Amino acid sequence: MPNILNSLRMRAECEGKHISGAERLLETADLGTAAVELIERALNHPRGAAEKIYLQVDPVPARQVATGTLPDLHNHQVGSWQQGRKLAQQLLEAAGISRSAAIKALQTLAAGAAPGGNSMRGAMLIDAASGERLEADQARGVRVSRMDLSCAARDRLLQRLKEHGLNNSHVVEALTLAAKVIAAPGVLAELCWSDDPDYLAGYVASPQLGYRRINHLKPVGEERGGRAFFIDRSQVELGELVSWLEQAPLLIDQIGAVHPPQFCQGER
Ligand code: PML
Ligand code: MG
Repeated sequence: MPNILNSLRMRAECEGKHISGAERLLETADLGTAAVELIERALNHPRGAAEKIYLQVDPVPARQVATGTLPDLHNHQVGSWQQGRKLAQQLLEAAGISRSAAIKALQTLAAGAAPGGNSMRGAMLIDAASGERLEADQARGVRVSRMDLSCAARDRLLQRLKEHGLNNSHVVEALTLAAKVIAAPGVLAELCWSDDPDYLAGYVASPQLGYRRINHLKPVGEERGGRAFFIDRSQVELGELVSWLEQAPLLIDQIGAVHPPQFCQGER
């Protein structure tokens, strides 16, 4: 690894609405190509063409970068978004989240977690027992930053995902982000579904369950989506957790298994 890596962050908006965001952790030689890719993504996004694009590059000393592992991907196939949300609730409960907190988080994401019923730019923080929302700013939320795959891990992951028809940027980036979130002290689980109107998948991730991908978590055309991180407050101080999620650099150099589809039985 060179002495310095670069945290590259992109955020795009149109008329104040969040369109797209992305995070990379890269060698200087790869910055230009990655920045162009992110600008193109923002300009051709299914949530609308970006009007303002913010790119930020910060140097990160390599000695501060921890290494990590991706969780195993389990591929749950459901017949409807209603069945998907029921499964998400069950998985959250299996991860140690109270039923009421799980239901409340699902309802809040579905209604648009930011003020005015929009999607947030970052994630909600939720008390895993009471369901109380803990993030300081309900429009911004917590933005997980400074994480990426090493080049070798990315190549291996793409190859493995391709065997299952899952080699798209949503899966790669969501797995990378979830790896950092579930490695955080005091985080019991994450719930996510996409805010892109044409992408219906999402997941529940936890240290014990791994990355539980669910193919269908919302109706077609729905733009309300996002992320919730469930916290055990007895294990961590909130300020420390937020600063770890936003600032601690993590380069993932080990990938996990990708399991074949598992079909969900029962009511659609
Ligand atoms: C997003 O990219 O908007 C979030 C996608 C979450 C699901 C990714 C997957 O298909 O596993
Ligand atoms: Mg999106």
